[in-house]
Amino acid sequence: MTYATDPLLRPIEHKVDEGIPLSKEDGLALLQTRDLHALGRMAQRAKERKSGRKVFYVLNRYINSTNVCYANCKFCSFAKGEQEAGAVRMPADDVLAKALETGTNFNQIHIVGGHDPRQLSLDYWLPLMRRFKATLPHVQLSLFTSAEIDYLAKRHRLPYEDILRELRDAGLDNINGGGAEIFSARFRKLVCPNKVDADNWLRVHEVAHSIGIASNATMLYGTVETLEERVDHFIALRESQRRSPGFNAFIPLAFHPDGNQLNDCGWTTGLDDLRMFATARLMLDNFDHIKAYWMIQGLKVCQIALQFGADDMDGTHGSTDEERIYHSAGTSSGQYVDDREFRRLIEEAGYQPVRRNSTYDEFPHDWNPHDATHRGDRAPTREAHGAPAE
Ligand code: V47
Repeated sequence: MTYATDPLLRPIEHKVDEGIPLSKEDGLALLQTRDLHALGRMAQRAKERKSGRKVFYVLNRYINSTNVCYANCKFCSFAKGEQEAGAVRMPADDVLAKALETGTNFNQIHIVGGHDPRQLSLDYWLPLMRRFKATLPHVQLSLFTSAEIDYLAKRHRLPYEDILRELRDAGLDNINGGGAEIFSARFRKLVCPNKVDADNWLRVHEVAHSIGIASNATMLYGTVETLEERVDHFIALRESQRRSPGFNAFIPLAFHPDGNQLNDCGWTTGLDDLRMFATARLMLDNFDHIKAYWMIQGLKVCQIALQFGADDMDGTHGSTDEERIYHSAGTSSGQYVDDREFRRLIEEAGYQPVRRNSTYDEFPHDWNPHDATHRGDRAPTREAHGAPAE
């Protein structure tokens, strides 16, 4: 039975039910439909086939270790020159101290920064990563975007595989999904010509996956891209995941216009945000998770996104953390969400909240690294806290 009032959605419903990958035309229809209810129901069914009633969140710390960057991407309000007012470049001791400011009961540290000629080097990162792992053995390191990995590779004149092996051996668990922007060469030439190109962005992730590092993927939407370019981006990610699996989550990044060169593009709309969550869920049939990151679309839209295919709200951040990418570009979200609030929002949407780490190992919500039963450097296994084995 179909409830779709948009005739373009009916054949798509059939494909989704049969597990047939959606085409470029299907993606365009999803991104343009006004039949939000049918779209939402389709995406919700697809979500429930992947993760059932579960919706994930993570107790984490979020740090932007440097905002010094010379890439000059037009959408960015965060980057500063070394001598510019507001430039922040944290010494390694401060990064570790900041992570520890609100205790040790968290499962992930998420750090991204700029293309900083001083800080973005193996000499800075390898010792810091080893200190993190020695001090917080239960915490997964979700560090860098592949744009930063590409910068490191160029700087040290090493192939991606060598750089990634060094980072993995020092404790890198996951690469963040940023830097993808929009893959189209037209877009990149116009908006971010100094950043890693699409082929190399994908190659960094594929090599990382092949040596056991997990990663995420993103798309920056709401600037000068066409809808066709958005759909091509989804298809490129789906093909990359098929070639070298290892992406855990896709995160749609809604453009924030304050204080950057694309200010005229304005804010994305609620309709566009919801269509992006649902289209991501439906196009990326080989991705396990679609993340509605509360910091970006706001808690209210993200809660609704749980009924449009999203199954993750990301992290608490520590109460003293200072996310600066979105705060310098005008987000009205705060810096911190209590995990009880995540559980309340998820339960109200009809789902079961599940605490996770970067690689989606599951934890009881009151898990504590100092509990006798959970001491050690590994997450509890799924069976250890009563979940059925896969
Ligand atoms: O690459 C920068 C984006 C990314 C703006 O892996 C902007 O879980 C919107 O890596 N408006 C970096 N977006 C952030 C990042 C990230 C974010 C959320 C989740 C994950 C994850 C990773 O932020 C950049 C760029 O695409 N960005 N400026 C802006 N004005």
